[in-house]
Amino acid sequence: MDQIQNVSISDDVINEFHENGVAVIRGLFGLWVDGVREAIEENKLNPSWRERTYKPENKNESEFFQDYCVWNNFAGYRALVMESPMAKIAAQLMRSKTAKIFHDHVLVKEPGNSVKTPWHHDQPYYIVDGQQSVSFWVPLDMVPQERSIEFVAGSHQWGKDFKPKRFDGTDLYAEDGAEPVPQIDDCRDSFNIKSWATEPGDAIAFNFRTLHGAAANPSPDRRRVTSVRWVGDDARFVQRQGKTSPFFPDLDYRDGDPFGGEDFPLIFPKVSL
Ligand SMILES: O=C(O)CCC(=O)C(=O)O
Repeated sequence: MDQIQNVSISDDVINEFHENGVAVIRGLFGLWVDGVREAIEENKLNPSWRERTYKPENKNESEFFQDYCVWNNFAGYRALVMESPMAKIAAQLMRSKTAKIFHDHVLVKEPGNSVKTPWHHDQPYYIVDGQQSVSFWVPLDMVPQERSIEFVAGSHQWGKDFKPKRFDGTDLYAEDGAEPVPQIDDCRDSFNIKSWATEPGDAIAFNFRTLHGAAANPSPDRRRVTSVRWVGDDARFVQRQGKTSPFFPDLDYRDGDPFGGEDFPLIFPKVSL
């Protein structure tokens, strides 16, 4: 266990994460892949109330399963969050003393699923704000570059909040001052777009403000992913003008309160009781 917790990442990766808002991490999560795969099957049979699956109109087409905030409901997800070096690496990447889990988002594009994840960034969807944030996009299948998630490098530093929309294109809520996401696919050469082929065990780490989108899955293979999201020392609650995603209807907080509570435990450093 100590060996696992002693894993750390290089300054080059940390610097790249800060400069681009995204960096790839190779091979550190291999030990947790089978557990997460099992958790996905259990989760599909026992979805939470937050599940949001895109079921195509064409009944012959496969679905895009999504669920949220389930990391503590299934052993395989819990192990990735609590036992892998992810929390420590999250703190290193965020240059934070601490890492709290915000939530996880499970995204399974079954073979042949035609849903493209539209360009967006995550920050305006959330009840938490701060500069120190990181999501780990963890693939449980081999994903070639042409079917992978892609990012606009540097967009986390544009100082913008883009309008949050659901993946089906409908508005989540109107955020004051938020502008629509630029039409990135119409002029891809104007942006510094980064993507990587990934293997199970890898992760792509990105800031909540980094614009990203992902291909559909026209292949005969599944594209199973869990995206695990962390916040650092500067995290604060933020009030939004509508239903956030994920939604926390029972949380009572004031704008600017330090972020925390039993739903969002501190995972790094480990506190012994
Ligand atoms: O995997 C995808 O299709 C999109 C992932 C995503 O948007 C995220 O992890 O924030």
